[in-house]
Amino acid sequence: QAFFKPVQNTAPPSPTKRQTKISVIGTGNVGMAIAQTILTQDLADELALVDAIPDKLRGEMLDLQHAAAFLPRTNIRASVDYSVTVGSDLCIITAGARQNPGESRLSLLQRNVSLFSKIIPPLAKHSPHAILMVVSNPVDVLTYVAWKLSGFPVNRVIGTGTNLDSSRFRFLIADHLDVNAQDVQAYIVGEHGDSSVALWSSISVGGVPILSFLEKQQIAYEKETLEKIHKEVINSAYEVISLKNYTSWAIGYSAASLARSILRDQRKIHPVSVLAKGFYGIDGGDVFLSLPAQLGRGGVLGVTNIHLNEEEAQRLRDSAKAILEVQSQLGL
Ligand code: 6V0
Repeated sequence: QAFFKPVQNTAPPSPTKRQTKISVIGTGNVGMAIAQTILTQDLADELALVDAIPDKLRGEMLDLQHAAAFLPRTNIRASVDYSVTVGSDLCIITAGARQNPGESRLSLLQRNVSLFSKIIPPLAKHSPHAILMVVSNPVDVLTYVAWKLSGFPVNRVIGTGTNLDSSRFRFLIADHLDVNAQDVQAYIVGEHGDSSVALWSSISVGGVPILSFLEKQQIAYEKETLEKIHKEVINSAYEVISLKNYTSWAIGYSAASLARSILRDQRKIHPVSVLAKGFYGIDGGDVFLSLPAQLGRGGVLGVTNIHLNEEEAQRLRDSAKAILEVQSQLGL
């Protein structure tokens, strides 16, 4: 009970406004970068944080709450108990085990799968209508795992996938051409990370399709530069991690941009990890890979019919095959 009433209410209580609630699971570097971007961009009325370490979790919650005087009003709660997430519209999962020295990727994946089996069922139970957004790595396989464990329809489960790779790509192209990255339309699709596929054929800057322009002018050098840029994209996560031990700010903005498109029903196209079976000749099983998808309040509204040349499509199918092989060892 408040000790003093600063405002004498003159209006009747307003009909209950629909509140937007986002939950972030895992309050490490990535989870906190996402949480702070959500707050500064005014994307939620309620923000719930969950982690397995209670002191660190409470510390992070208090630190964010203490910024209330500088931010749009958001009710911030935190608990190790998943009941704090009840009624979420969007749940963003960043919890993850870290790779031990000498540990194989498969062993790390198995540890993350058992972590997800503790996280996803209670999340799904408390927020049966939510959209799940997976950030934890390896993001494509873990998005599949989240889909399986939640029992949610496939349109309500996405992975951040190559949304981040694509923004790195756009930055590097923009930097090279000295233009604004927001004017660069360029997609990286496929597996998030090493085997990602850059869609050269669809790159345009301010409406100018770059590749066909270069081909008409018979400029071969610039094409090589683009290949170099894609390599730089792949290396950039490793570079940041080797320099500061983790990546956080770009994935924070990347996840927040997806949250905005979903919760505000923006119907924007983002390259995100979705069930890719049936697209571009991908078959052989349920596999999540990034494709340019339209996002809105219903989650994934559709996948765009972007043109892939035969080499690009083949690389996408190879990625799908490699991921399916890993998945078959998980026993889900
Ligand atoms: P971090 O700083 O180690 O944070 C992980 C957090 O998860 C810690 O706070 C843990 O306490 C917490 N955690 C562990 N187990 C549980 C559990 N059972 N329930 C709740 N919380 C738990 O890692 P960081 O934040 O740097 O990275 C998190 C994940 O994001 C990793 O898997 C990264 O590989 C992945 N990233 C994915 C990116 C993408 O583009 N998809 C980009 C960057 C990082």
